[in-house]
Amino acid sequence: MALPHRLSFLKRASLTRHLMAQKLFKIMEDKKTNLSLALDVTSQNQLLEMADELGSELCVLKTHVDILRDFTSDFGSKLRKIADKHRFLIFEDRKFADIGQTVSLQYKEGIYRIADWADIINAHVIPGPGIIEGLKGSNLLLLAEMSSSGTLAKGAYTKKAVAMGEAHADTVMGFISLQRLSELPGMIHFTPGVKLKSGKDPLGQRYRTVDEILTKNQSDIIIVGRDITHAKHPKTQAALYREKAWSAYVQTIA
Ligand code: 5IU
Repeated sequence: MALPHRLSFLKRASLTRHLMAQKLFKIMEDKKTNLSLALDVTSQNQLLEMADELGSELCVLKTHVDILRDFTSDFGSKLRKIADKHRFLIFEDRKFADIGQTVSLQYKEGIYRIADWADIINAHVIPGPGIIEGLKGSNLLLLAEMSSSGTLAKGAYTKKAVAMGEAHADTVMGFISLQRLSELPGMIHFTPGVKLKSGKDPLGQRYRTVDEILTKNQSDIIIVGRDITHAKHPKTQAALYREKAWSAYVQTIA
C-alpha cells in the first residue's frame, strides 16, 4: 500500500475538529509517549495502584471494567483522579456490538456507568451505523481489524469499517487495527497484540513487534498488556516499550 508521508501528531491535532483526538495528540507530544497499557487485572485496588505506578509512561490506559471482581461505584472517580494526575486518557475496551438503542443504555446505565468516567470507548461495526448513532457524543474507536487469529474482520469488512468511521468523524476518532487504514489525519490507529518478540498465546492472540506495527504498518499507538503487567518490573518494561514506540514514531515522521 502506497501511503503519503506521515504527519506529526501535533500537525494532526491541528487538522482535526474532534476534541478528544486533539487532546490525545497533544498528550502524546507533551509526554512523548504513544504507549497504551491494557491493564487486565481483576482487582480494583491493583488496577488503581498500577495505574498510578505506570501512568507517567502512558498516553492511554485501557480497562475492562467487567473483569473486576470487586468493582465499586467510586471506581470511575478514583481512576479519573489518577488519570488527571498523570495526564493519560481512559479507554474502556467494552466493544459495544448491539443496536443503537441498546448500546446507548449499556454505555450510560447499568452498574458501570461507563459514560461517566471513560474518555474513549470502542464498538464493533457488525450492527451497521446505528451503533455509532447510539454512541453519539462519545469518543469512539471502531474495530476495523483484530489481532486474534482467524478473525473475520478483514478485507471488505475492514474497508467498510473505515468508511463507516470516516463518515462519522464527529464521533469516531480512530480505529483498532493492525495497520494504518485511514488517511484522515484525525483518525488515530490503536494496535493490540504487541510483544518484544512476535508469537502467540494459547487462546488465539497473535503478537507482533513494535517495529512491525509502528514502522512497517504505520499504526499510531501500541496497546501492550501482559508483556508489561506480567513483567518482573512492570515500570521498567513500560519505560522500555514507551522508548521503543516513541523512537519508531519519530523515525516515521523524520
Ligand atoms: N485486544 C486484543 N486484540 C484485539 C482487540 C483488543 O488483544 O483485536 I479489539 C485487547 C485484549 C487485551 C489486550 O485487553 O488488547 C491485549 O492484551 P495482551 O497484550 O496481554 O495480549
